[in-house]
Amino acid sequence: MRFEVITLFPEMIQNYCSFSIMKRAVETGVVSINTVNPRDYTLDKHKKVDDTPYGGGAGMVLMAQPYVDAYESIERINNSVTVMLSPQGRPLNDSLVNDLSGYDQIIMMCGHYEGFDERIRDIIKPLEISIGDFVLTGGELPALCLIDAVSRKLDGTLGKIESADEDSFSNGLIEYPHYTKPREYRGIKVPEVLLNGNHKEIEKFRFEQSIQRTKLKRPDLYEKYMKNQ
Ligand code: 4FM
Repeated sequence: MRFEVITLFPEMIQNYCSFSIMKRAVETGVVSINTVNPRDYTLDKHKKVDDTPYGGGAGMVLMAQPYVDAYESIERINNSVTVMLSPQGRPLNDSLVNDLSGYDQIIMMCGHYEGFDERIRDIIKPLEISIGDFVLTGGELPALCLIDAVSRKLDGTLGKIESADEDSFSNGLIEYPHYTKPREYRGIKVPEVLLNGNHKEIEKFRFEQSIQRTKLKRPDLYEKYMKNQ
């Protein structure tokens, strides 16, 4: 998977991707992460990427020319999709993450400040995606959420043991409780069933816990799950 990120702050992207599982995914070649900075495509000597909005109002708007030129500098391969991260987009969920993991290249458009000049959307026509109904100061964190969530679906990113098909959401339910050593902490014991080595019973316990917790914590997901049974 080739991730291409259009951003005014490339270090935010590269820094996150140089730790833990993302670092390993880059080093083993499962993913590559390239950034393009619209500031490198400005035509004026002050390298201006934003300006005041026509019609007035607060904040600065990203100028179309540096952004579109940055976009057009990216080498598109077959099976590529372009995504704009914005609160106006389609809500990101596990099913959309799975769909995106089927591409070979994802070009991501991060904004900052008050917004994009609308002509950036008119020209590039990206798939617009939101990570939730709240407003951030820029699209870099949402782009990283997408990179991270898609990367862990790709073969070779997670080890066999941490495999993504046992995740919350792969079956539409949230996860069962996890325990590690010691067997007792502050008087709270690990459930006996997890210690007896009976894998059939353990599987049954975990499944029941998943169902119970989903009903309690995410009644919306529980309803959906029951409908699909
Ligand atoms: C701010 C995006 C300025 C673009 C933002 C510009 C967001 C979200 C978000 C902030 N993105 N889901 N929620 N972006 O808040 O995706 Cl120009």
